[in-house]
Amino acid sequence: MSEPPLLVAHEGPVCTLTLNRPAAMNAFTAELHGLLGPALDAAAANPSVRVVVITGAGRGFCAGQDLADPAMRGEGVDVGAVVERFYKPLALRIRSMPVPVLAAVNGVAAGAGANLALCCDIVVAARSASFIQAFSKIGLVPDCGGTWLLPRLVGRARALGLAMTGDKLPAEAAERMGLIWQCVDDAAFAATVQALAARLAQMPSRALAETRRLVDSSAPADLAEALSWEAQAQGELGRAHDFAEGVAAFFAKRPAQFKDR
Ligand code: T3D
Repeated sequence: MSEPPLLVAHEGPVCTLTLNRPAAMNAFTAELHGLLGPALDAAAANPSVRVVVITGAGRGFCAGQDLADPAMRGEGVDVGAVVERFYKPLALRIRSMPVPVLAAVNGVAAGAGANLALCCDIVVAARSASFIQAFSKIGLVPDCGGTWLLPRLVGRARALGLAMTGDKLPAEAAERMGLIWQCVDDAAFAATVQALAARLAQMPSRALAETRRLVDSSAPADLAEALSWEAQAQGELGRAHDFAEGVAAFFAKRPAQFKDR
């Protein structure tokens, strides 16, 4: 029997989703999309999941769209419809998860695979990994949120440089320019991801998800609007369990037990 294109593993509060088509650098087929979306929904609905890790099997993270998938190719294929049907919901799902989402970029991340990683809240990449906005090489524009994410992460000059050239950006350079959170030596990669996931799982998930929501909505807002949204979120979080627990734990000099989602 052939391997499933997505592996789902639960280890305590950490749910790890592994894109598992290593022979095609974990490129997206309709079948893989059909598994990843529901797996994210299931993780969101499962109160015991407090962090989601997305990674790839083999030497790549994800090569974006499977350019050979017969379900998405052929005469008259509507690329816009593929993006509407698969990549737009995927990006929105990741950005609305009730828990932090960590991209563990084990190898090359190209096209929508690169932007899948950049959609995540924290991106940790192995030093041997790289990021490629491959779209321009096949006559497309960055999708899966790329045109929105890139200028916000690295500014217009670098966004256009990366997107127009489609050049390979090594993980170390990606960290240096602020495209990702961290580049770590390959030997330390698995342990770093595991430790960060465990740490995030202990943190107040609801406050982290609200932080993401406010950071994302702050871009088109002016300072006064951002300050109002912060006040509104603090009002809601301040009435929730995790705030009371966090303050109680601080004064009791003990680790907090966060549980809000
Ligand atoms: O419908 C739509 O198209 C809309 C959606 C668009 C979103 C997108 O993601 S568009 C961008 C699509 N992705 C790409 O253009 C990337 C294509 N791949 C590459 O540029 C390179 O393969 C990599 C830089 C990712 C890796 O290079 P390298 O030299 O390390 O490996 P390789 O030999 O090129 O690839 C290994 C195998 O994976 C190879 O198969 P083989 O020859 O061993 O049988 C290669 O064909 C396969 N592979 C890599 N990427 C894809 C792929 N197969 C199908 N689709 C791919 N995207």
